[in-house]
Amino acid sequence: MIIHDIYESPFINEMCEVTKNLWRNGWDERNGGNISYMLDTEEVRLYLDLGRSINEADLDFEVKELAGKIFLVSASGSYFKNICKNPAKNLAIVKISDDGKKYHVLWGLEDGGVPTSELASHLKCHAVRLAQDPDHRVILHCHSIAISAMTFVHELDEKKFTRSLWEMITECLVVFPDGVSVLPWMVAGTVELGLASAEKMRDSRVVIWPHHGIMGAGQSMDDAFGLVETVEKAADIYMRVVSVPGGFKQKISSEQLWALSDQFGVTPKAGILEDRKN
Ligand code: 2HA
Ligand code: ZN
Repeated sequence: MIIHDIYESPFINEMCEVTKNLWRNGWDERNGGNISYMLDTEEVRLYLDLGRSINEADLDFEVKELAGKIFLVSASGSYFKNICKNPAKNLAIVKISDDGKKYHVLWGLEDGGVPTSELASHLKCHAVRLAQDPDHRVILHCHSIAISAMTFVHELDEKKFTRSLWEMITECLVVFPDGVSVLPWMVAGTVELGLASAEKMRDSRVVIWPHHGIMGAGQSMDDAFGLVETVEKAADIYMRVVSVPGGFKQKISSEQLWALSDQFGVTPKAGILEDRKN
């Protein structure tokens, strides 16, 4: 029994808020960026008739692990600036079929649109993150500025990239002890990019797409947004420092990062810091 107006739901409201913030930060120009949020079936049932499929489409890949799961996703071509103004046009609630080969549209896409062009990346990443963490919920992709800039001036070696980011803000190591992954440049919107991103998400919640943007995972909207925000800010500081004549005069050392990991009880991803002296 539907008992509430979907526009009153926490998930639509959270989606509106986060997409507005992503746009306001300059990370989702025009139709850039996409986001997906795994919803709780019992919660969705309060707002929608789960047996009513408006439409269905084949996935060009299979996600058996996500069979029956429900996602709120941004629509292909939607402008994050405008999602709030018309959620029913710019968002979709989709349910993955029992065989994991297609999706049913339960709500949204009112102007006949389709889910995000990065659906393959999102669903594949969800499947991998859920296997690592049952509380995982959100995958978010945006064109954050400093991270993209950094991929033009920094080596694309993910260990070196992680180390450089950890060195920029004392708390980076605490927020992403699993570091960042970096893919080679790849064509956007492809299953190949989805599979490569998901593979990287096995051991890190951040995947950087050089000269394009970033993909982040989280247990909630705040968690995923906060992660991307932290990585982006570290990259911003990196870019500011390298832009100053003379560049770096000092950095946070390996020993200091080890001390930080002790204090906060996190384990830095192996192979990035130098071995401890004692
Ligand atoms: O246009 O960001 O990567 C949406 C995108 C594709
Ligand atoms: Zn993109």
